[in-house]
Amino acid sequence: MASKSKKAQFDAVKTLEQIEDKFEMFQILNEEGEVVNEDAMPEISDEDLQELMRRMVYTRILDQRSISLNRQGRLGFYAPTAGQEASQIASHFALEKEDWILPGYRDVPQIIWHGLPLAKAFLFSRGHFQGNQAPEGVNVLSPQIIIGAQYIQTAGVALGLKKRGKKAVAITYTGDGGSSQGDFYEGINFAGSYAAPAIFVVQNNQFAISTPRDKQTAGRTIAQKAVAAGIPGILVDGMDPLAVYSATLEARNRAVNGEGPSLIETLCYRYGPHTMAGDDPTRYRTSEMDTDWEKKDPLVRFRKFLEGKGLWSEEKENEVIEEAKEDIKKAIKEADSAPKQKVTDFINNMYEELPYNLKEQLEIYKEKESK
Ligand SMILES: Cc1ncc(C[n+]2csc(CCOP(=O)(O)OP(=O)(O)O)c2C)c(N)n1
Ligand SMILES: [Mg+2]
Repeated sequence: MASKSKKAQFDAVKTLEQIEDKFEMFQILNEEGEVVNEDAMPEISDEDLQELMRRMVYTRILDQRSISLNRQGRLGFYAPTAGQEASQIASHFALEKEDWILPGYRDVPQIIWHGLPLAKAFLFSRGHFQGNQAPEGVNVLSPQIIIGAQYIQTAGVALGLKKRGKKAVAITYTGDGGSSQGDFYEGINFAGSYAAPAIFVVQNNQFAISTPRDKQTAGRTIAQKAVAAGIPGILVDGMDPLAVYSATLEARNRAVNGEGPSLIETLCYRYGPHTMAGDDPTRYRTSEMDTDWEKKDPLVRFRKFLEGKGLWSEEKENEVIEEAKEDIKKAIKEADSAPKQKVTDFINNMYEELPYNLKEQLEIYKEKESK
């Protein structure tokens, strides 16, 4: 028989509300390119501010060119990045060369800026095995297609860095959809338990293909999921390069000082379709939503900010655009000259030491390919 409970000693609903209220969006630059949070302004030189802008402009061009190359049948899998430049490039800008990146399929720009040659990024898009082989010293893994799977691997890589006494972090990215995967929770929880130097980024671009953000979780934010893992979490304006840079820099400093992992949710938007495989965003988004988010554009606000300081001009921007186009032309030619791949290339690329059944298959294919 149900009995009337005594007056609650602990108000669970209020506790939840109090926690959720704490997760306000962190912003430094508003949509007009004005500094609205002077205290949080990171220490960053004028040269670095220009370099950050250069990389974002370059990446926007790379995105536009990749979309046309895909339409011409010259690239394969491609997930557009426009709208996510602050989330991707400014978070990467806070890293050091010795840090490891475990990207998702949309995070190709970060691994390019970490040193993956453009031609290899194009080969990855074409499903060529050489696109999954980063040069020695470029600490990146291949973009993960399985949603969220790289979160657990990141906890492991970070723990490995810690055990080897490296002053480096492992950083990973997933989307709002990825934050619903079991791997997401396991990854942040494990890294928290072992104070592993990891940075977990969720680029909340409002949709997982066509599924809207409010279907992912009852939580008001994704950042607050850090609380359950006992790690710091922050909700950042993912269209504000300075806020993303500052939040990532702090997370990196904590991690290398032995203070464990962090979770960063960046609020952003992808302007384009989910991938070039044929989804139609007009079926699940309104044009008002598109224009509202375009007003927040990271390049527009950062350009205004830099122009105000006399650090950017149309001329500079055009130089970057030309440089990007030239690099892309060269890289696609280089990708075209890669050898036609064979089945043995796939088999040899999979394992450090082949299991017995693949050894057998390798011999069979070697034989076939020699004819
Ligand atoms: C485990 C798994 N389930 C489903 C898919 C199919 N899938 C590919 S992308 C995607 C949506 C992911 O959305 P989100 O995490 O928000 O990232 P975004 O694409 O928006 O960057 C899904 C469900 C997959 N690749 N892996
Ligand atoms: Mg998403």
